[in-house]
Amino acid sequence: MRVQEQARPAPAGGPRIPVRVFSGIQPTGVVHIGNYVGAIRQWAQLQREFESYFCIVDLHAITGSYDVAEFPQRVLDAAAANVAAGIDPNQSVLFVQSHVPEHCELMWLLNVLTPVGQLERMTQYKERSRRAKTGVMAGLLNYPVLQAADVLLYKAKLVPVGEDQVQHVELMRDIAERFNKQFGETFPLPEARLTKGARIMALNDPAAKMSKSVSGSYIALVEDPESIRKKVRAAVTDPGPPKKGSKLDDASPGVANLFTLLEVFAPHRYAEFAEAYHDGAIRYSEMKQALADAIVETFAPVRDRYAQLVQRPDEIRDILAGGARRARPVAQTTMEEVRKEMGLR
Ligand code: AQP
Repeated sequence: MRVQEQARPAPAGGPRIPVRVFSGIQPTGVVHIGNYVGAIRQWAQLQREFESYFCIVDLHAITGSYDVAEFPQRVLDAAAANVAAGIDPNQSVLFVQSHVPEHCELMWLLNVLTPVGQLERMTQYKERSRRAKTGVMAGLLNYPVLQAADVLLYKAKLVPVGEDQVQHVELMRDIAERFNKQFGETFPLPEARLTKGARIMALNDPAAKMSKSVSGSYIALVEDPESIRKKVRAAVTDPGPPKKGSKLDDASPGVANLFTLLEVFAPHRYAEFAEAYHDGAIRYSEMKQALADAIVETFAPVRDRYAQLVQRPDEIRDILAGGARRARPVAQTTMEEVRKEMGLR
């Protein structure tokens, strides 16, 4: 798997299509700091350099159980959280997946190029199908094909995601490669773009990923300061400091997770606590205090912006409608090309 770390925009006189970025977030719950560290933070940087498409992937979200009445609000909340956290709807194309029906059409066409065996080997599919209480639906299996369609529809090259999604990006490369070979050069091969802290673990259970759908596992982007402090204080660490000379590489998952978060949110305090760990003199309570202060400070403006935005749902709807209007012509152009190549016209 090729992981892109430092892509540059296409040089002048280079390829006709600009380097595009695509990524998505599911409206499955409250957007959390894991989503921010693994995805949104990077999206906000990339949008300044590249033509960027960020999508509220509602069609993915409905592969899990969800509350129909609540769902439209979840979509708006996810969009508001993204805008509050730095996605500029004037710079990026921020839209809802189901508002651009070409996603589903391309998914169907890509389905015919995707071996079932490869889908069955996807880690996320295996985990989610194991947890499925009422049978495994085809949507769960085909989830990564829809993801491939999301990205390929915009001929995106860069896919900024958390580590959990790398396998899916690898699959979309395979699908794109197969399409290009069979029907002619059409899609650039997408590359996952990871940042440090691409996998934030749950504070209360560092063996599991911080997840929207697991209550208690996450700190919301817009969580109130007291609750953030409480959750960080309660984060799982070790009963006491390690032996002198211990290496951070060997730290327990809970301690390693706190160091990852410290490096992201309070990089200026990292060396000091890393040294204390090495010397066997670390006080986790002090480290947690420093981390909680930094998280509270980082998200204070996000929380304020979010509070203002959710007061104006029509504004969020307008942003999303505008995003779909910009995304659709790009999607339609790709579909015309794909239909022709596949002999469907
Ligand atoms: N814990 C995490 N650490 C780092 N990055 C993460 N992402 C998710 N969790 C973490 C990244 O956030 C982006 C959007 O995720 P998603 O909404 O598409 O779905 P997900 O990965 O399944 O996220 P959740 O929060 O765990 O949701 P549920 O509980 O619904 O499954 C992705 O780029 C993802 O890598």
